Amino acid sequence: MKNLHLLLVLSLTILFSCTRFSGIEKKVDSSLTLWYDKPATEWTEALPVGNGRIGAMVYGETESETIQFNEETLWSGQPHDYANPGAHNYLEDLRRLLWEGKQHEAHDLGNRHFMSQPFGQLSYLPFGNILLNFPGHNEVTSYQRRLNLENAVSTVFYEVDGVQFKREVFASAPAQALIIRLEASENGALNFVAGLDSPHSDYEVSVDGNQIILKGKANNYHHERGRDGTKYPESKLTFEARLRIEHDGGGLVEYDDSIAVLKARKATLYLVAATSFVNYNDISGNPEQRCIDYLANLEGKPYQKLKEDHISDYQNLFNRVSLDLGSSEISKRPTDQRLSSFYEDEDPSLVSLLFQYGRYLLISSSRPGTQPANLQGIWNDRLAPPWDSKYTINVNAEMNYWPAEMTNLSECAEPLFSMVEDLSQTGQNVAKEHYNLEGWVAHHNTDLWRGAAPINDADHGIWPTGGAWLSQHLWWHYQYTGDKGFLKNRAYPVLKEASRFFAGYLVPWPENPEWLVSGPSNSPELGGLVMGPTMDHQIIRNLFANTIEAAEILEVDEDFAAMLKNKRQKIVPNQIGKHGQLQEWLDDVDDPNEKHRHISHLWGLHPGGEIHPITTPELAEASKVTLSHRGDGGTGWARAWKINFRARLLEGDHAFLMLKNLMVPSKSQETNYRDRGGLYFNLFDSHPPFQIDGNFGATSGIVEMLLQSHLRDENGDYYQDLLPALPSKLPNGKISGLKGRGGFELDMTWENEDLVAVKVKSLLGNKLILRYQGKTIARETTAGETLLIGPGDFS
Ligand code: FUC
Repeated sequence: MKNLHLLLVLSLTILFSCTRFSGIEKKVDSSLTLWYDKPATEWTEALPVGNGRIGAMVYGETESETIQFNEETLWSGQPHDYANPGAHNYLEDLRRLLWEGKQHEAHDLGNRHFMSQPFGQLSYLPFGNILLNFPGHNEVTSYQRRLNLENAVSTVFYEVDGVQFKREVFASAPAQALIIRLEASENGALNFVAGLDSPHSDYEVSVDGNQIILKGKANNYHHERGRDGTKYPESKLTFEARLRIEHDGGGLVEYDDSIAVLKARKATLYLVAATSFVNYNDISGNPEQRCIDYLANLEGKPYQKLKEDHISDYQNLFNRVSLDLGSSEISKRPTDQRLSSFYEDEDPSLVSLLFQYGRYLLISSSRPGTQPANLQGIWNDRLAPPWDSKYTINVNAEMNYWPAEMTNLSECAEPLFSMVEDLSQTGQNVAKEHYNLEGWVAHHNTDLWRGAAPINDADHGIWPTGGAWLSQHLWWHYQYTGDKGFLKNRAYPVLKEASRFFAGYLVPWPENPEWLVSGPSNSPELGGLVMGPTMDHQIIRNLFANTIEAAEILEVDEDFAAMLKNKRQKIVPNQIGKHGQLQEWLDDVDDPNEKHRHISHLWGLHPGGEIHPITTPELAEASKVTLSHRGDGGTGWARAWKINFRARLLEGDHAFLMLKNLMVPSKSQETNYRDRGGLYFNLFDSHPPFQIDGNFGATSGIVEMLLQSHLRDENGDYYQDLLPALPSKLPNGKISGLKGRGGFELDMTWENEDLVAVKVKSLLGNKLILRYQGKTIARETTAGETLLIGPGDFS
């Protein structure tokens, strides 16, 4: 590549006939754009694009650009059943030891006999890099790079010696490709070398005509053996990417394993990528054929058409919700500067940008038919990523999907539903081998192979409510859409079999045998192995309630539902402890100085909904005490969860404080469990390191300030609570297209912290109950009807 570079520099000295190019606009509308006046210097400054399956990070370097890319099914390992045969023989001993107060012995026994085989799961992997070399572009002027959330296109502009250069990058879902357009303002001024490489050890690159072809085999997991000495399954997935290059003017030269384009005006690069993954049980796919088919599908489609198709596909989702919180001069500055000053200036337009960024990231990482967004969405550049970039289901994966239904992106939750259905299969064997029970169970993590057994260490891995928590999302989908077919065919089978497991799993509390408890388990990830953590009980109560209601709606399984009802009322209730706090465990042992990031026992407040100031004021007060103990810091996702908690407690200003505490610049790449959470300059959430959950938790937290629809009246109709936790720092605003449970779409305007108008579209014809500042208005509706309501209509 180096010799060719020289050749290009020389050829640049040739004079061109120049026509001024006028297509480059420099003004930036910052309300829906992230933009910067310099290239990214690290990965967490690069800008993400994605089509649900392929993700890419655009650095925007001028001379030597890297576009790092991923394909969501490239993981280490192969189909694997992680269950530990016969683990259930130790279950009763674990319980006995815990009841006897021998936590240490139980922990030891758990690690020896109750864990997944191997002890851990496998890892999401990076795929490759597109390398673009633009000789002579080291000294540039008028530099700007951006990501426009309105059309999901990332753009780079700059000038070299009076010639303007523009790059556009987008990941198209309809085209299943990453598309890059390079353009110069003068004929013959575009010269570059394009190549592909990969961080994997086993890969090769070749050139065939105008295509660069990368073929490889996934690296093995970065550890050879689990803690139990068992070998991790070898990696079996193969992969292929093809970069096809088309140019307008000039010529194309093949050079070793790269392609040079000389003296062109424009060029378009199409990247397609695939692996041999078919599903968690089948890796017989042919990545070469898939790439050939993807490219064939692009044949004959001009760039403008592909771009229009991409934009209309994206906008079909994105445009459903708009949010305007006002803007000011501050909003016009580059995004990194806006983030740096946000703690002082509290610019509301950065809040709306972050809100929409969460929606953008969900649309870009999770589409029907794809894998769900993992700990990093689909963006990962490391062979040994933090926590394997898999799915941690004791909060993180669920947080990713909190905004889906409420921000009118139901379709984007589809991959999560499919994953839960897979887990309801793999989790059956875990239920059988680890608990000798029917139904299905999943613990605190899963991966591409749908591992469901306890991993890492007994003290936090033995936590059986991961699948039950995930099941909540299928129920939500029904609550928002009223889709009975979905309820019958997809949600109910999952809920029913998860409930069947817990009906067998709950055991009497020896001290008070009329009560049932969960265990062995833990309160994620604090305090070690115990019997009866509060969070489990809240989750199981919720699961049973949803299953019972689904059975009633579907008019099935009356006896089963009656059995669940009976068990449900025997589950240990929430308890208030000696500090006035909500108890995290059966015993009143909470430490008021504990600052742990997980506040698991507030699950009942959010996302559970069994605690709320209106319905359970004492428990809500106890939740406030707990939150005040835990403080306002933490990892990125912990801060994001606290926005949601505070909004559910109707504490708008405190919710805003938590949002501010999340919107602080974080540069750290080092894992920190205690503090330093924030945002990177590309507005990715920082745990640290990068973890995408906080982005999604922020978006849902902002919605919880503006609309809550989880409370119900005595007939089961949903309250639409309007502006329930509006922060005084967001006094004026306008939102449209939010979804409320029961099938409503809401637009609201507020001024000086007061509701001015609300427009509601009834999608299903359910009864509408709006509540604002303690006053309600109820209307029967018909499907499709739109209602306009002013503040004076409330009584
Ligand atoms: C859980 C959390 C960590 C991190 C990891 C992916 O272990 O406790 O903070 O988010 O998941």
